[in-house]
Amino acid sequence: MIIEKHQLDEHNSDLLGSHKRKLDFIAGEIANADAIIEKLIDFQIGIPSWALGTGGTRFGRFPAGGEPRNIEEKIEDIGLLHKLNAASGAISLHIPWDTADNVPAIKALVAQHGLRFDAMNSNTFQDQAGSSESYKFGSLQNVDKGVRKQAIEHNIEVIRQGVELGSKELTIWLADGSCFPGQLNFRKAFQNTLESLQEIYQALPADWKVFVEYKAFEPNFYSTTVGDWGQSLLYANKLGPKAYTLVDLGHHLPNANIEQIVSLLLMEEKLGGFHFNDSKYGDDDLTAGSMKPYQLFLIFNELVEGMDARGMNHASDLGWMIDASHNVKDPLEDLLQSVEGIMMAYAQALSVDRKALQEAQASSDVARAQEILQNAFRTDVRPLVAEARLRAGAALAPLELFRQLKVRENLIKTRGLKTVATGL
Ligand SMILES: [Mn+2]
Repeated sequence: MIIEKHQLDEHNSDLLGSHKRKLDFIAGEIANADAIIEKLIDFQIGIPSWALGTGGTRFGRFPAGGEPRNIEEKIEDIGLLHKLNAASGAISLHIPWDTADNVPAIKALVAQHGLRFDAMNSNTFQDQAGSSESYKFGSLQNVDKGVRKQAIEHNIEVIRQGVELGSKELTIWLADGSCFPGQLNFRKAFQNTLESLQEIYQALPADWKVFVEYKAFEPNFYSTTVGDWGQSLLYANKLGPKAYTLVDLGHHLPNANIEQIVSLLLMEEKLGGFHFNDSKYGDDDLTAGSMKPYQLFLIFNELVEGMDARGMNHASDLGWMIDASHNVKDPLEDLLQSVEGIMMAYAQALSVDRKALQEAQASSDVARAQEILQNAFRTDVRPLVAEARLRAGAALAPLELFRQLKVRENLIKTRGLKTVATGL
C-alpha cells in the first residue's frame, strides 16, 4: 500500500488550525522551540525487522492479519511508518530471519522508501534448520569448540551481509548463560565468549562498530554471560575501540537506575546504542514510554547532556532502535506509538534549562534541580513533535491517519488474513 501525498495534505490541512494554536502557545513557553524542532526532524529511529509481525509469547500468538511475508514487505511496512511520521528512517535486520537474497533489489527498495540499514542482529539464540550444531547450551560461550565455531561463523556471515547492504554495525545479543548452579564455570564461559567475540571483532571492517548487548535474565534464569552493563563494558574494553555497550531498556533487574548507567557509559566513550521498549515486570517489550515515561525522559536527559558535553551528533553518533513488539495491538500502530513516545522524551530533554540546572547542581539546590527537570517533563511538547513531522512532509496525527486510510484492512486485502511474519 502506498500513502499518497494528497492524502497527507488533506489530513494535515484538516488539523492545521488546531495544531498552529497549540504550537504558538508552546513556542511562547520554550526558549529554543525552533532549534528543538530542527533536531527532531534529524532524529531517526531504527525499526527491527522482527517487530512488523504481532509479537508472540510462549503461550500463543494472535496475528493481526496482513503481516509482511518477506523482507520486501517488511521494508514496505517500515516505509509506511516513515511516510506517516518521518522518524522511522532505518531498518534493523535480524539474521537469519531476514536474509536478503537479492541485495541490489533490496537496496533499491530501501532507498525508494527513504530508509537505510541500521545495525545488523545475529541470532544465535535458536537453532536453524540444517545447522549441524545446537545452541541449547549457549553459542559463543559453549564448552564445545564446534558450536562456538558455528556461532562465530554466523556472526561473520552477518557482517558480510551487512557490508553488502550498507550497514555499519553489528549487534550481538547472547542468550548464553546457565539455568542451574554448577552448570557453568563462570570464568571459562567468560573466556570462551571473549575469545569468540575477538574472532568476530577481527572480521569487522575498519568503519564498523560492534554493540555488545546485555541482559540480566531470560532465557537463562541462573546466570547470563553478558548479564549487565559492567560485564558488557568488560568485553567492550577488552575487544577494542570498535566495540561498545548497547543498552536495551528491558534488560535490567527491577529498579535499576538506567539513566546513571547511560551517563557513565557515555563518559567512558563506550555507549554504542539503544534498544527502546518499556516494561513493568521484566523484558516485557511494551510500547516505549507507555509505562515509565518519566524514566524515559530522565534517560534522554542524560543522553542529551552527555552527548553535548562530548560534542556528539545526536542523530548519527549512537544507534537508536526499537526492540519491542506486542501481542494485543496492531504492530504498526504499536510502532507509531513507540516512535512518538521516544520523540516526546527527546523533545522534553532538549527543552531542559541546562544552565539553570547546572547552577542548581553547583549550589546543591535540590528542590530547584528537581523543579527544572519536572517542569520540562510536564510541558506538553506534542506540538513540537507534530510540527517536526509537518515540516518533514509527514502526518500531524500518524495513528489517526493510519486508521482513516484503513492501512491494516488494505494490507489484509493484499497479503491475506493468515500471514505470519518471521520472528518470535
Ligand atoms: Mn534488545
